[in-house]
Amino acid sequence: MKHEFLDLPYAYDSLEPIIDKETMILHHDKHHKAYYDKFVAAISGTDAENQSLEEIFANISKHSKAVRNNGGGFYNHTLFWNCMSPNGGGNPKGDVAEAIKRDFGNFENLKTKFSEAAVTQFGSGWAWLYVKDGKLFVSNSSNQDNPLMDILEERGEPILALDVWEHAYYLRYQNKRPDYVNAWWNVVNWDYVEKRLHQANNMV
Ligand code: MN3
Repeated sequence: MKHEFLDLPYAYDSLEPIIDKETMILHHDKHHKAYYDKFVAAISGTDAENQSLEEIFANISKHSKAVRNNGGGFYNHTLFWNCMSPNGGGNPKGDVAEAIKRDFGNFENLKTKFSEAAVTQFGSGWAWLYVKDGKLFVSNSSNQDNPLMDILEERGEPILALDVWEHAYYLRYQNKRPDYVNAWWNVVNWDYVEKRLHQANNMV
């Protein structure tokens, strides 16, 4: 099986009180699983079945809406779970801290820019920190699109993702997306972001 649906890398209640257990159960077991199932159905019997998600996204303009939406939903959520940790938060360290300082001046500037991208994304979508030619950029995108897709103008290798669909925060934060975004920084897994940064830089 090329594409696998994985368990959360931590317990459903372990991001409390930032993200509640109920939201994590619904988000992973229902929303994420549904994207996965529909993606597998959409690529079944096609050439995409034997391609990596990265390969599929690089030519997503040639695929159906079902592959774009559900493949994006499958990939984005797997990344999102790994970008968080019960032991997360605090300041980025090591190479990520260096890269943020180089490209944004300091961590506060990055936080402001990324939070703004998350809060101003109209309707459902995502906020991203991504790497292009060794440099960091912030962007947002609609629905389940991501910076690996050839249909986006702002393209690169995503290393940090924030889901701003209402299903990600509505139970605890209701309509207050800025409160969710603000609280979310307390669970960011900077060790994982650094791992992604290293992988992205090796790909260039
Ligand atoms: Mn979601």
